[in-house]
Amino acid sequence: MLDLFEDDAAVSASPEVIAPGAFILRQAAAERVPALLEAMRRVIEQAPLRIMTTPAGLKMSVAMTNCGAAGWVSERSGYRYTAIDPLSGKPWPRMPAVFAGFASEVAARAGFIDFTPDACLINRYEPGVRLSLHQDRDERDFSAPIVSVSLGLPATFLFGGCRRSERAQRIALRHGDVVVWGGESRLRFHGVLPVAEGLHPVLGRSRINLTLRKAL
Ligand code: MD3
Ligand code: FE
Repeated sequence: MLDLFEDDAAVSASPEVIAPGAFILRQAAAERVPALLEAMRRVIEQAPLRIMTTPAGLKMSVAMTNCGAAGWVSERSGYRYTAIDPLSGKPWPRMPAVFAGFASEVAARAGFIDFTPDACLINRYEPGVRLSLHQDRDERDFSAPIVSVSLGLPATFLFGGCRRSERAQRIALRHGDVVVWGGESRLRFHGVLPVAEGLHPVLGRSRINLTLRKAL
């Protein structure tokens, strides 16, 4: 339901249901983008974006870092959440209050009350970079949703079923869009198509996605 317009971007005042438990809030982050980006830049100064290695020994193409009590890492030994950034040997940067506050607020708008994230994975895509179909299942409690904030270049998100073989629906995500994934959608396969070449006025040749999670 698109009922407001601002700078050509459709703003949905109420969450739009894409599947049971999955809600898109178009432009919900728009007015918080400057604060989110400033907080994110401080995180990246302390825990730089880096290319992780998969358990198969391949380099990922998405650059990643984390903040919060726990951070998601991929290493030869597997995927896991850690309290310590393996690059610095120090705890991940604290979760900025604006990240946690914003995620809790949008989760509530989608019906998930009392969502308090303890981990935020920051993904950076340059043009050509994709994220292949996967499930997020390294968290302890699948009853908590995941809140995702898209920033920078647009992308096509693939939203599949509970099995990898199920046909995925495509959802266009733009700078400022927020998606809340919970309930029955929490374990669905998903991915991102290769990001198209472009220059975003705020983020240049990059797309950044913040995923706010309850990992512990
Ligand atoms: C649907 N990131 O970091 S966020 C990831 O745009 C990840 O960077 C993508 O998938 C990105 O794991 C997509 C949207 C997302 C996150 C978690 C989900 C969608 C989800 C969990 C279940 C279903
Ligand atoms: Fe994911």
